[in-house]
Amino acid sequence: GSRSEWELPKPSEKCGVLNVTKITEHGKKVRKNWTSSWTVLQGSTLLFAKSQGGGTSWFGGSQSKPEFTVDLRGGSVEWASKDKSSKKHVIEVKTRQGTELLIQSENDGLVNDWYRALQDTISTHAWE
Ligand code: I3S
Repeated sequence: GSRSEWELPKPSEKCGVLNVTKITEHGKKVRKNWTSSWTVLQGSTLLFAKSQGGGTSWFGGSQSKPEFTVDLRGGSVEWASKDKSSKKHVIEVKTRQGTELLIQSENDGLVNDWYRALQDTISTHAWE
């Protein structure tokens, strides 16, 4: 069913605009392509949708399908090493399916929050 107006998001849900690129897909290196993505953490799933302007157009709009999703169960999250990217505040996400992503923002506080949220998610769902 659809969510009523008075319902608050579950604490396990987090969203925001981040710069994202895949670096590996199914264990194979792919070319970086940094894009600004509307990012949603929902349970153990991380969803990305193209961010348009304000970034919130994803909800309720015609573009309700995420561009891609990753399952964080059994994955790992760490701060990306310098050789992975010249950007600041970069998180490296690895999934059990062999996908590696970099997520980044110039806002270090925001990135720190995401880092914590992703780590919490992975440890919460570790035994599923
Ligand atoms: O790891 P790389 O190859 O230095 O990544 C850079 C490239 O993807 C570059 O695009 P080209 O493929 O057109 O060279 C991007 O513009 C850069 O942002 C990438 O490096 P950073 O350090 O920003 O992740």
